[in-house]
Amino acid sequence: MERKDILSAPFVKAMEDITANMYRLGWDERNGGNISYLLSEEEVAAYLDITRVIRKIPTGFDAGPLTGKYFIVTGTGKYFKNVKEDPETNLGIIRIASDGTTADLLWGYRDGGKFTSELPAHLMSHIARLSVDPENRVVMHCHPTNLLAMTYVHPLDTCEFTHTLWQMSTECIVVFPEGVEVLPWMLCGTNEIGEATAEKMKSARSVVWALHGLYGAGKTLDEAFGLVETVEKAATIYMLTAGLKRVNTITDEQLKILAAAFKVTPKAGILKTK
Ligand code: 2HA
Ligand code: ZN
Repeated sequence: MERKDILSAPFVKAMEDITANMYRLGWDERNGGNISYLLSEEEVAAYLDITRVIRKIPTGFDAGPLTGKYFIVTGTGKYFKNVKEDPETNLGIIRIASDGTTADLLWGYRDGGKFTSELPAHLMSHIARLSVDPENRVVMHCHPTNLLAMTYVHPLDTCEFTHTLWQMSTECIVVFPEGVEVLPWMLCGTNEIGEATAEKMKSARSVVWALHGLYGAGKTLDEAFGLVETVEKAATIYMLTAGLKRVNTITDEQLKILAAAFKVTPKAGILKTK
């Protein structure tokens, strides 16, 4: 079978472009951030011999529900800044093996590396998102500057945090009507933070890791990116105004008018009923 060059694959190009954009926006300093993107077998097989496993890498937890699924994932310790110039070292394509606890490496991590240390949070989040949205394909983690700053000065209650973000820009309630979920500080890279993130991902596509960053999910890289961008924009407005006397705001009544006009259902319990 004639296979195309993997470096020309749209999903590799898209990963190169999105990581470059995220780096440019200051969301992914050094090795900060990671992305996992669910691919179909047909997509991968057009470029790679899927029977040729380069290495087997333990995942460190049971990803059983994702057995046989393919992902392109950023590498541990790798810099988003460098993905475009050397995708084969900074990215990898894996398939979750039948035991659920091993990943078959099919391409990438050329220097002997492996996937992000946050793989548990990613795969558990994929399982959670797929259970509520079968079309979800992307989980993205990054360190957006103003959102991170906001977690230092704003209460971490999910409802209060969501309400403030909704007030910070008219489009917020339309883009994330389900709100953002907020986790307290936890040790990253662990199964525990993965489980906590995935639990939150059942009800929202954005999960804030207080004093660390943000997880966003979506059907496409663009959708997840746009979500992160919108949350970060709102947090930026918050940080620009937090120390100032606020004389205007978007009211709950106006948020309800917006939700009705754009036919979205806002997360319950946030807007005042009167
Ligand atoms: O991979 O962002 O949370 C670097 C990180 C860890
Ligand atoms: Zn991080």
